[in-house]
Amino acid sequence: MKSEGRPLLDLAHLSWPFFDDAQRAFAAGLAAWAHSNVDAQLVPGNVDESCRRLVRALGDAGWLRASVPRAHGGLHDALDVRTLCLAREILAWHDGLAEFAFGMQCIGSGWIALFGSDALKAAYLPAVCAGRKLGAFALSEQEAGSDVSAISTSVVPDGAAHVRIDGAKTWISNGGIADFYVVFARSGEAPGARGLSAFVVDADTPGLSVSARIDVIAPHPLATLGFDGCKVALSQRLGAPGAGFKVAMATLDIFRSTVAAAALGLGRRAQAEALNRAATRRLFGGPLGDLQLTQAALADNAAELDAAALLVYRAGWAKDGGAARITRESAIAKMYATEAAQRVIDRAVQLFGGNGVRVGVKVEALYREIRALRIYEGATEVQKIVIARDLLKAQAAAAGAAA
Ligand code: COS
Repeated sequence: MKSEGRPLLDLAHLSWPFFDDAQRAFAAGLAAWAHSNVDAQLVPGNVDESCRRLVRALGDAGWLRASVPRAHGGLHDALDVRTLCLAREILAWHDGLAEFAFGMQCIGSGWIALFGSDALKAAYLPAVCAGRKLGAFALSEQEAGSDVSAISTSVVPDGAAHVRIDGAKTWISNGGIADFYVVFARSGEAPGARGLSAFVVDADTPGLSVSARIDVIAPHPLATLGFDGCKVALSQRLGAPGAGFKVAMATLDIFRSTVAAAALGLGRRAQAEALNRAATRRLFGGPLGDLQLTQAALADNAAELDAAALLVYRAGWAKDGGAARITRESAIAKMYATEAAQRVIDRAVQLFGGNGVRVGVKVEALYREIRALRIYEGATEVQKIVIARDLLKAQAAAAGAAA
């Protein structure tokens, strides 16, 4: 998307008390960098190459230091959720693919940062941080997307020091361009959720293949992977045998807030475009923005975006402040911010009239880009289950304590 006529990125929310000065400086610096550098990385019609170039540029400029802990080249001792959210919000505002490239680099390696052995962290995280290795994770299957406990890809022992992985994974973001995949498979210690394990599998491991690429409405690298007797060292496992489900859920808890932040960035961009449109488009003898129905749309957008931002940064603030789990907070943030951004973008498209659905107009791209965020990393319906269960568990615990 060309930068001519691009509205100004409003970072007024950086004054909110959720942030410290380092986070504010990071956000302002990234915003300035993105303004001048993102478009130059995009290769029209080639999402694979665009992503490789974006990751390399983000690494060279040091922004991927937010994606790994300090011991491996990162900015903070542990992953700083607010910094990750700010990055995804700002990059999404500029370009959906730039946001995707950054986000995948973070979540593709986040499982290693959170649950990897020191050797695994040393082997992967510095290269992720430098933008020299692309990460991905392989959780979903044809029959196991929302229901993670139904995973059927199998992992069985192969000698004393190895395992063998067989099965297929689909909807794998960065599939086909990643250098490694965090793969969740059934190790069988117990039925259901308690019998899964996670392994880091290098993309060039014999037996691992890309069986199909998947085309979607907002193009990004996406593929189905096959695992055919894929031999992996036991030392590539993340966490204890059978702990894969908890590894998955605990990591998703963190990254769901960052998906919410990405939605916020897309929504904020739509509002900026809508405000420009309201000021410049003339209709019925005056600016579009003089019409009260336009004002209503802008006001609804502003309220929903502020609410989304408060939920996103509340979740990050809680985690960075030491909360053991932010399951409920991150699920609420993801559910609300992705759904709200969809509504905000839809209103912006409406204000653009016919031009809103014209290919090459920014709000048209946003309309396509937001849609998948309501589905991946836990669809809105899954977030509702997670939130309600957490509320009911808290209620039962409170009732138990009072008895
Ligand atoms: N952090 C740590 N542990 C967690 C956890 C979390 N956020 N959520 C659940 N667990 C633990 C539970 O405490 C439970 O532990 P015990 O076995 O010790 O009791 C275990 O994991 C199983 O939890 P639960 O019974 O809730 O599992 P379910 O199979 O019922 O989970 C949902 C169902 C829908 C909540 C889960 O499968 C989910 O979040 N699915 C969506 C996954 C997703 O995002 N898919 C998209 C793929 S990524 S594009």
